[in-house]
Amino acid sequence: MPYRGLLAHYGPLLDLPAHTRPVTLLEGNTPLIPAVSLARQLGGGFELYIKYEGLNPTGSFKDRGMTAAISEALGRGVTTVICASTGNTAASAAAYAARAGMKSIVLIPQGKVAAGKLAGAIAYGAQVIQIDGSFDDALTMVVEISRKHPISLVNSINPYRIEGQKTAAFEICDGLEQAPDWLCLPVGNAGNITAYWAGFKQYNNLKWSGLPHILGVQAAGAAPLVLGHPVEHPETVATAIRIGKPARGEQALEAAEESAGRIIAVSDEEIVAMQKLLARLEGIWVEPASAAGLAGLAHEIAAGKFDARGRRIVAICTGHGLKDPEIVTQGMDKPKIVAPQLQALEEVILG
Ligand code: AN7
Repeated sequence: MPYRGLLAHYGPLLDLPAHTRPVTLLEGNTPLIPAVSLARQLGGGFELYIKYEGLNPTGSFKDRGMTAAISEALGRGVTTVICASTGNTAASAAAYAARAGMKSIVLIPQGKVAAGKLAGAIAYGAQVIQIDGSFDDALTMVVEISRKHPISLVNSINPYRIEGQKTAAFEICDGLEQAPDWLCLPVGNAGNITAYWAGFKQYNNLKWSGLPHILGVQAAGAAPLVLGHPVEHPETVATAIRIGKPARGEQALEAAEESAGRIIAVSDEEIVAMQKLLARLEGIWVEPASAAGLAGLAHEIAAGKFDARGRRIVAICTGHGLKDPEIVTQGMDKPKIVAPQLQALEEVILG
């Protein structure tokens, strides 16, 4: 049977109302790519897989949650949706709303959204509004306005977003024919870690047995769950997770505790170094936030706090590198310009 998207594939396992009317871009079904060279570089002796969520239709994992949230909203007769976003939710909401024939409004923190995400939201026809404040300010505003007006909220506070995002855990278990030992992923507003943990718990004993330990990773400048208090002015190169008051923070901490895992922070330098390593060793280019899970794994292994030997580890790479090209091109040496003559080319290549 041809693939017909997440609701068609995993619908019976998702808690969605009967009125739900599927809106799909055939999201999900993303590859689980063995990363042999990277595992060796990190010390070896374990199996490492990358769940490459950047290959979803709008370039991030948000599409899993958005197919569910927009499908539910459409069935309820909703005509306008709204979200606050560091960029990926905005692009995803805009695309699925377009497909459903709805209007979308997205609030983004001024000047802190990567080019590929902003361009996406505009291309899909969203009304884009910049807030002279943080993501957290924008989230507070969309919650308030959606209570007051007939505009539906599609941030991960919306329970159907979590239902949709559980499917990534199902796919991983189906791909490995068991749960992995560890799951490493970035944590921002904490919807995704909540969804994975719910998904793994639901699938345990239903189809395959076992539960992973969860390693959630925040950026050091935006690490409220590590610090134990909100961060008023979060700052990180990984703008996707530049979030100081995660909406599902409590659930993220529960997921870490129940799974006998943990939530840690890594520096921007570690994040950018891992982004580069992954691209150069494995040919997988992800946006900075998406490298945070792996950066956290590397951090723990290097600190001797993690016994990886014999383990099967899955790292979630949440968004595509094309979302944020400037991280790579800014400050780089411009590629050399060569005259259109063979000799000039030979000089450059052969020295
Ligand atoms: C690439 O788009 O919050 O912990 O508004 O874009 O579920 O928030 C994005 C989050 C990780 C963190 N990786 O996931 C938004 C937004 C990427 C992301 C996260 C985000 P959550």
